[in-house]
Amino acid sequence: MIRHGLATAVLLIMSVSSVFTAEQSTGIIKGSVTIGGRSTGDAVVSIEGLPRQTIKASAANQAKAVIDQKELKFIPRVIAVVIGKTVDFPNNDKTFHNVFSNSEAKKFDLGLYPSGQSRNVNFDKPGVVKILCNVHPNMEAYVVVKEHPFFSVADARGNYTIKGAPVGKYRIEVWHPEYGVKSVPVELVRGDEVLTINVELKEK
Ligand SMILES: [Cu+2]
Repeated sequence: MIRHGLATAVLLIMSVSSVFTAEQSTGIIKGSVTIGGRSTGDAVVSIEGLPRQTIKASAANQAKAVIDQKELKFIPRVIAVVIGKTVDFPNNDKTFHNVFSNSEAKKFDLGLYPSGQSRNVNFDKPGVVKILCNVHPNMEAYVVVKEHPFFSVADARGNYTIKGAPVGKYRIEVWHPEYGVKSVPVELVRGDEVLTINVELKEK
């Protein structure tokens, strides 16, 4: 009986401390991405190597994701989403488009559709999905699908911010469609910490 009571007490303390951790121990990781000293957008910066339970407990941001088709381009060219997210592909050009992908993480074909119409795709597997158009071979975009919301896409100046980064040791991974992947080991020691990690990608 005593033993059982003790175990319950220990469990209680553990669950209280994990609630405390979830609420308090997050910080911000931010910085810039450069290639040969020049800042670059289109880079997805994410936290990788997190414990399974941190990924499971993370709340996905359910804001709508859109890749527009305008002036024969996909805009933006690179987005990152949490697994399960639906992305809209509105056609805001005068011409027809046919959005499709042959990527392992999501094979799909939206067919031809005219100006003013929109179709969508649900991204249900992690990975990089390269988006193309059957009509216009120069059109290209990327949807990077992640299992958790700890990521940020660098803006045109190369700046990124990952809010709500968990305390712990893991790595920051930068993915760029032309310049590959680079990992940097980091440690966020305490909640409320703002860690600056600048990443230089190798020039080709
Ligand atoms: Cu097109």
